[in-house]
Amino acid sequence: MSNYDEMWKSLNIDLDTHCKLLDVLGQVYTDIYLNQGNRPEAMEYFDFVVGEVHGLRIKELLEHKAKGGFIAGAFCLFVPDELILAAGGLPIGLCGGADLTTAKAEEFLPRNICPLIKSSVGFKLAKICPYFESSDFLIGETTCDGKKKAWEILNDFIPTHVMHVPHMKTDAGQRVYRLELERLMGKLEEAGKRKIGFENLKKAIELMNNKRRALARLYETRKHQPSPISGKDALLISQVAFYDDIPRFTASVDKLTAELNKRIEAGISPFAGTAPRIMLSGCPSVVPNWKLHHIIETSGASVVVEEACTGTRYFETMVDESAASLDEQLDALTQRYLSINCSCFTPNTDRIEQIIKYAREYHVDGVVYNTLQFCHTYNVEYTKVEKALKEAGIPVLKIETDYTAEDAGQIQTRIEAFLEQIKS
Ligand code: BJ8
Repeated sequence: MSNYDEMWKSLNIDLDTHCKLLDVLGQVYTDIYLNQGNRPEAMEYFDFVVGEVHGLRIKELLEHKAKGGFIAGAFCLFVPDELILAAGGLPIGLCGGADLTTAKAEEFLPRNICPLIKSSVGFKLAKICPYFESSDFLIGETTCDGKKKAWEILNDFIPTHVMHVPHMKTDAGQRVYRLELERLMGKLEEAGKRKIGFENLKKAIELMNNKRRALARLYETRKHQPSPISGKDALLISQVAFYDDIPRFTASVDKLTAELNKRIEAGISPFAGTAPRIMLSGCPSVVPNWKLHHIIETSGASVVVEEACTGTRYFETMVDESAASLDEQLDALTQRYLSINCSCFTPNTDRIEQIIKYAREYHVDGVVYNTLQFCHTYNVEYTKVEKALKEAGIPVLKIETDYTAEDAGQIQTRIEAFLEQIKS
């Protein structure tokens, strides 16, 4: 990475701790990613993006701000990127997937809450995330109790707008979300000093839909037996989707998909044809959390689909592009965003049906259900998911974990036993 110290200093980053973070990340990335065999050449772009994660992309964000734009950091799929873009902003996914700042976060948060929340808050408190420090404000949401209350703490450090996300997909829930879009628009128009307007929103909707379509085409290649790409690489792409430049990302995914289709024709895969095919389902695996994918794939299986926000939930539905007015566009956004099958909803039967559908489409041999510690909604929802999978004859294993490496050995043993069970 070029020397970005001056840029980081201007963002008030704690340079010593940040340097340690980059060293650790560099080593982990080499071990987990670069040492994989038989990777597609087009992954070079994504390796480059990770190599420049706190460098070039931050420089681009700061250039955007210098031209009068703004940066809005968010933590959840329910925050509509389209509105941010239409107001002249750039949306950035800020969720943290590392344990490094947990101790810092625990100065303000109880120990027994989800590691994703602690990591996210910890990154801000420790001043080691240039994405946080480049953000003009945050957009939080009320999906789960831990996050809902964490925004109150973060708001003391950076202005945080909170969207109320309803927990039922009823007509009343639709009206609430629609009103929240209008309230968010006011905030964004103030930040961007411009009206969102029909044309700006139309462009933003098309931009985001194109990105989703590119990801859908990429995931399509993973249905092939064997998959032409590792689950780890596919996960990385889903993670990069949250912060990379959108047109460049979309073009890079398309380039990779074209290569993957050629690999399918040539019979090239990182896996043997007999490797068990696994779906990972549940909580998001946000960067740099590669733990479960790495354990599963180094145990001889292939992760072929992620039913997660770092996976299918990110791209599976489009915003209707046929709206003829701003009002209709907001309706279309409401419809699309409330179709996300997050466990914060009750009931959440669509998610269960989706999991079974994906299990069939991706020719899955087993499901690893991923729940982060203290994530009550995904944890409780497991009971329903397990029942449906068992009725469909699909083996499932639940793993409850955090961001530490302490349980890695125990998880590996359980995954290996699960894979034996699948093979027998
Ligand atoms: S749309 S999955 S990104 S809320 S923070 S709920 S892990 S206890 S992330 Fe999520 Fe939006 Fe839903 Fe997706 Fe559990 Fe932790 Fe809460 Fe979490």
